[in-house]
Amino acid sequence: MINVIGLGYIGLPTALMLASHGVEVIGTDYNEELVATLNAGKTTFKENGLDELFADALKSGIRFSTEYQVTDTYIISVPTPYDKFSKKVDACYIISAVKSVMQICPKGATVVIESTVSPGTIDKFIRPVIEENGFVIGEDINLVHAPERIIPGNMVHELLHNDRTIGADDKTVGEKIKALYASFCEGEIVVTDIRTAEMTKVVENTFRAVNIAFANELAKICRHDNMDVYEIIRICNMHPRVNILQPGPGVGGHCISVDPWFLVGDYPSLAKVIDESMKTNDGMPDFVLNRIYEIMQENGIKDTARVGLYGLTYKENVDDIRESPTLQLLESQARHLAAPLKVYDPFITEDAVENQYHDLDEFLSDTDLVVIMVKHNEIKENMDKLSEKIVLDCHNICDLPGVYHI
Ligand code: SAJ
Repeated sequence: MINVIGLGYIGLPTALMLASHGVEVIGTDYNEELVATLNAGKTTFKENGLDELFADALKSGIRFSTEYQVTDTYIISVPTPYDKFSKKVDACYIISAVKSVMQICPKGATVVIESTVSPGTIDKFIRPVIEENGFVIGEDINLVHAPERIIPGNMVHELLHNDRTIGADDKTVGEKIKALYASFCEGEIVVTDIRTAEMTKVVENTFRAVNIAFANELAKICRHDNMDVYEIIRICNMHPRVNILQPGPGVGGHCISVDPWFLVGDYPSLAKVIDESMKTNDGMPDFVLNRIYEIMQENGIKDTARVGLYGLTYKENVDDIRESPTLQLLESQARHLAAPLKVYDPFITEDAVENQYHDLDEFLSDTDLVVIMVKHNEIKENMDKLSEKIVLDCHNICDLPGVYHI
């Protein structure tokens, strides 16, 4: 039996996937409300294909509990925030989960850490916890790092098809855990050491962050001299060895806006490009805010209360608002003491911010300038409703005449 600990955005789909492929799974989370919701037969967030996968897993007998289970394999998938000042990983949730596992696990158990951690975290924080409990790693407890790679919005498909990395001290243990993931994963699974696995995961997200920053910097350069950044990127990308990403209003989510900071925190004098890239991405919401003020002035709009932000989530077609550019922009705007901007997002049904609307038409009727912060399918399908509005399109999805860009 596998005890999956932490039933959030990664732990839940992983637990469901294992269960629906014939593995006996108990999912554990300390959040009683979350466990009660799952036990009532409901999923806790929206994701393509998740409800169907949940139904399959329930049929296959998955169970959910707030209790840690006595078993031989644990998969730990808890959050790893970073300290905003030191930029270093905060391993407190993993440490606490491993401590709890150590209280009940039998000798011979394998502990798999799925959470993303900065390189060296397992050596520095996790091994000592296991040893303090009287276990010898490699003899009494096997330690594995199996970072996930799935993208919100396409998690179920990517869980099945992405290649994966397994880091283990011992090849045999690595192969055993590889076989477990291979129960559902059709991609190639590489077995390596723990430090390499830690580093590859962080590097993958850093690569994307740096590339997004490059696109954002191009947007700023092009804005300065009124050039069309989208057309320039489109043409450059016709070169066989150029593949520039898209500029946007900022980078959110719990991965790309967080993981690269681990490298900056640990190697401040070496991670220069990464540091600058993260600052560029973090500066985008302010850049958009300045564009809003410019456009208001150009169009004689005096009151920020007539400006509406479309989209609150960190990217399209997900219901996750962690580190979202819209939240960052609102925080920044609040310091200007102007009237609050209006906000609407079809995926956020509960009130998350001030002046939030729950109906697209109502939102639009109270707004003169609409800022497309997130390219949800809903707005793509309702573009005609923006024809009378002044539009700042941060994603180049609107082909109405006179649209402004970042
Ligand atoms: N973004 C841009 N321009 C782009 C692409 C993205 O501004 O061209 C923005 C998005 O709008 C969003 C942010 O970047 O705000 C991040 O979105 P994303 O879709 O690039 O990635 P995440 O954070 O949802 O998922 C990433 C993925 N990592 C990579 O693609 C290297 C995923 O595979 C990881 O599993 C995930 O991080 C994670 O959990 O680490």
